[in-house]
Amino acid sequence: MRKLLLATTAIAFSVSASAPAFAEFNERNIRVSNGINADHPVGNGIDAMQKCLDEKSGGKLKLTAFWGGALGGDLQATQALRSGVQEAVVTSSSPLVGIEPALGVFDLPFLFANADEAYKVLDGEFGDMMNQKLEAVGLVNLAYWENGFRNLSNSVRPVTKWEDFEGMKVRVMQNNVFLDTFQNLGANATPMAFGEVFSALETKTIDAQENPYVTIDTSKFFEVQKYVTETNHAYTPFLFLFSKAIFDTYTPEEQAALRECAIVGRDVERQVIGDLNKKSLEKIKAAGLEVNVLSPEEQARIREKSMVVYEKHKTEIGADVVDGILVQLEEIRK
Ligand code: TK8
Repeated sequence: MRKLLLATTAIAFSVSASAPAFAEFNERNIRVSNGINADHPVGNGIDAMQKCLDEKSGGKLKLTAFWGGALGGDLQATQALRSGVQEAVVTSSSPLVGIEPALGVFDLPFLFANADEAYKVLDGEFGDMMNQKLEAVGLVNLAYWENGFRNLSNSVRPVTKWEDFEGMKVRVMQNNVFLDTFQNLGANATPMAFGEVFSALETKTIDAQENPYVTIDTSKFFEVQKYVTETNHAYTPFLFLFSKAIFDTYTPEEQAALRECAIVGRDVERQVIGDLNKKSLEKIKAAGLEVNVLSPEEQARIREKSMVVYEKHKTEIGADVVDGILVQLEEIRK
């Protein structure tokens, strides 16, 4: 008995000793498309994700990030994932509502009150349920990264109340919830891909756009804008999407490493955004922009006025999805 045990141990030992290191991993070059620029905190997140992947895969899983829409806009890149010709994209959920209408739930105005409750919803059961919907349309969401709370910038006048939106040409993402939210405030909302925003602002084809401070900073919108209003009208997540067609060809170990490291990257990215937000705002002010913060009363007024958008888009998003998130938020706020 003892001899047999020794023999089996010896065999087991020799097998593991002679097996090549990281045998479950293949050399993979993973292209990650981004609309934002390399100095956005997504860059820090991708660095952290790569470090994690290096450790887990012995350097076999390699991310190559492309910035500033070099591989196409969010929607175009996402379609390339669905057809299995590109591996990954970090994109806002908002332009993808044509692919999965339920994603529109994240675009509802004033849905999340703060980042913590967004994390609870996204990183919990609700986020998982949305991920299943994405898998059904050929997209594996590795994790919810942060885009953040969105603020308005414009080149025409200070905006301190909803009446100031009147007639303002505001670029919105290719998304009907955003379109209606801004039309409803009296703005002349124009859907446009992110990659066209800078030059449209520069040539005054549009007056305004809305994005988190960090994006107004890293995409240099402050160079072509005069006013910023801290509206915090929506918290839109980034999705770290992988082509399901490609993901399905990876080994279980590769898949697990990608999922785990995307979470490591997410935590770093969120942390860096938290730190950079204030610095970005300082930079925007230093560039000479006038910054207005909505008074709590005015924010409440705009919020109140925007609630019609919930009813209007409920069926399109899915009543169960809208009610589901509202119930969860109620739980969290207890
Ligand atoms: C970057 C976009 C951007 C988004 C937008 O690709 O389009 O305004 O907020 O950050 O996803």
